[in-house]
Amino acid sequence: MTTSGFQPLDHKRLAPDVMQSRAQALLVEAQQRRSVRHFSSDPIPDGVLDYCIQIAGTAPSGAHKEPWTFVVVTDPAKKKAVREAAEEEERENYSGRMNEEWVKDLERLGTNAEKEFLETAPALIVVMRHAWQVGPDGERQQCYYTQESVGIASGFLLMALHHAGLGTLTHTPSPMGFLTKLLGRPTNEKPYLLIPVGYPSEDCEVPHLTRRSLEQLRIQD
Ligand code: IYR
Repeated sequence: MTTSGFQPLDHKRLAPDVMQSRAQALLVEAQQRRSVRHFSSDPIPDGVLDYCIQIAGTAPSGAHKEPWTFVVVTDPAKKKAVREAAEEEERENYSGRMNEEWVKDLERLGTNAEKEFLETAPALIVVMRHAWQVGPDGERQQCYYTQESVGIASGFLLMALHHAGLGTLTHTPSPMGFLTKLLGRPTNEKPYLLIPVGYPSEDCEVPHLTRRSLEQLRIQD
C-alpha cells in the first residue's frame, strides 16, 4: 500500500470490560504458544498461510517501506535442499563455531545439528529482509530500521500462525545467506528467519520452560 494524503482514522472505542476480556483472552492464547521441533506432515488448510502472511504485512515499518518478503517453500525437493544446506552449517556450529557457554545454554532445548523438521513440516516460511529496494528505473532505494521492522512483522506472523492453530519454530541456521541463492531471490533480500510451519506431531514434546511473571516484566515508574 502506498499513501497519498490523509484520511480519518477508522477507530471505535471499546467498552472497558470488552477491552479487558479481549486482552486477557489473547494472553491465554499467547501463553499456549511453544516452539515446535516435531511436525506432522499433514497439509495446512488452503488459505491459512495467505491470511497469516497478510497479517504479517500489516506490521509497521520504517518510512512504510514494507521491507519484507515471505517465501513459502512446500516443494519436497526444495525442502530437502534447504535441510541439507542448513545441516551443513549447523554441523559446523555444533562442532566449534558456537562457544562452550552457547552449547551449554542450548542443552535444555535438546537441539543438535539434525534438522528433520525442515523436511517434515509441510511448509517453510523464509522471512526475507530487504536491505534496500530497487526503484522503477533500477535505482537503489534506502530502507530504514529494517531489523526492527522485519522483527515486528515476524512476531505478527508467529502470533497469527499460532492463532490459526499451527505450530512454528523460529529457526536461524547460521549463517543463512545460502537461502537467497537457493530460493532464487534477488541480492537485496537477506534471509532473516526460517519458520517451519505445520501441525505439531501427535507425540511432540517440548521442554519444560517457565516465563517471566508480570512482576518481573513490568517496571512501574
Ligand atoms: N541454530 C542452531 C543453534 C540454536 C541457537 C539458538 I540461540 C537456539 O535458541 C536454538 C538453536 C540450531 O538451530 O540448532
